[in-house]
Amino acid sequence: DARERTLIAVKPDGVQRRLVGRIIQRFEQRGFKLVGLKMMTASEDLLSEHYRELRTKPFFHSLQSYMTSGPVVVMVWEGHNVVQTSRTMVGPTNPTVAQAGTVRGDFSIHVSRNVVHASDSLEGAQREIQLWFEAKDLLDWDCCDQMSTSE
Ligand code: YYY
Ligand code: MG
Repeated sequence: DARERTLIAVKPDGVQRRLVGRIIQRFEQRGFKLVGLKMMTASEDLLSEHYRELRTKPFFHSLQSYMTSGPVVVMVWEGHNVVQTSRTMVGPTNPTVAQAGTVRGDFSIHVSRNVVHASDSLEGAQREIQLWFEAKDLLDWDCCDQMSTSE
C-alpha cells in the first residue's frame, strides 16, 4: 500500500544532539513522503499512552521522564512498506546490537538514549498517529515529478 503511514519521532537526545536534519534526510533519501511534522514537548499523559504496553516495566518511569524532558520532533512518513522499512532503518532497540548504517547504530550507544522512535506495526502506527496528530495536520500532496508539464 503506497499510502501506508508510520510515526517517527526524534527523541529529546536526538534534538539536543542536532540530529534532526540527518534523520529527516534518511527518510527523504530512501523515498518516503513527509505528510506531518511538528516539534513539541510531550506531556506525561501522552507518553504514558504512547508507551502503554511498557507501563509495568522497571524502566518505564525513567523512560517517561526522559521523553518529556525536552522537545521531540514528531513526523508521519508515508510510502510502500514504510512501517517495516523504517524499523530496519532505525535499527534494534538496543544500540549495542545495532548495525552501522542504522540510525541507532550510527548515533547511539545506550538503550535509554536511542535517538529515535518508529512504530513497530501497522496497528501501532495507526494508533500512534492518531495519538500525536489531528487528522487536519496530515497533508495529502502530490509530487511535482508526477504532474503533467503542460500545467
Ligand atoms: O520500539 P523500540 O523503541 O525499539 O523499543 P520498545 O521495546 O518499544 O521500547 C521503547 C523504548 O523504551 C526504547 O526505545 C527505549 C526504552 N527502553 C529502555 O529504556 N530500556 C529497555 N530495557 C527497553 C526499552
Ligand atoms: Mg516500540
